[in-house]
Amino acid sequence: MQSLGHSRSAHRDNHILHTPDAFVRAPWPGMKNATAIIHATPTIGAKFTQYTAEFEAGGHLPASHLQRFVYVISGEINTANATLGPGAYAYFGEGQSSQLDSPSGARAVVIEKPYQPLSGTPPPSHFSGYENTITPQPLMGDPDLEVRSLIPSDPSFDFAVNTMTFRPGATLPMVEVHVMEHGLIFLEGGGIYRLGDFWYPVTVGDFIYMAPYCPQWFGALGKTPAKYLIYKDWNRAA
Ligand code: UGY
Ligand code: MN
Repeated sequence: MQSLGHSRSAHRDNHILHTPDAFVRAPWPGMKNATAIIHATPTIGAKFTQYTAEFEAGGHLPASHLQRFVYVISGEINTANATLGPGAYAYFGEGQSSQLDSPSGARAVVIEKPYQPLSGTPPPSHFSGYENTITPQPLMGDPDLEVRSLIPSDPSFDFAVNTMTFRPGATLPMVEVHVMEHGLIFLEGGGIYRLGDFWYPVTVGDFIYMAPYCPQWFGALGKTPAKYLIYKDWNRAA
């Protein structure tokens, strides 16, 4: 249907809402039989890059010189060490073989970031895993809001990636205002996201960038859980 110039997407001082109706696909350097929806890069002030990679059969994404984290939404992806299906993820440090290949097509979230060393701590090594093997933790004691940490709790990592699952009606317990920035993609359900002084209806496939100190709150609406994958810088002072 004709949108008559309307979109839920928004670009404001301290946040971006990027909705599927506004996605523009572009090749990421070196991609073959694949394309990227680039959601956040340093061009918007982010200290990381996040994109959705869409692989056709035989799709290829070359290795990155940066740290790379990949989370598979659908299909299968081969890394140098493992085959990742839906809900699987992998981390690659700088200089590690982070190329991704998909024999029969896939869709995945990709996050890349220059590594910020921590004096006296060696950089982290490659790992992969399945989200459904992670024990969920209730956020601030709320059993209706489950957090799964996909990156180990280890100071060598300079970022965190979590999934957060809200039962219908569950909300963040407070309006958060913090120094960390976020890249967030909705995997299931939806609700209302407060960003700065705006309240947005959000749903599956939407991406949100939150700059440091962007006031943020979410409430899940509907009869099914809402779930998102969220990146934040972590374990570093600046
Ligand atoms: O980890 C977080 O900061 C998370 N609770 N933020 C959010 O969901 N917007
Ligand atoms: Mn937050």
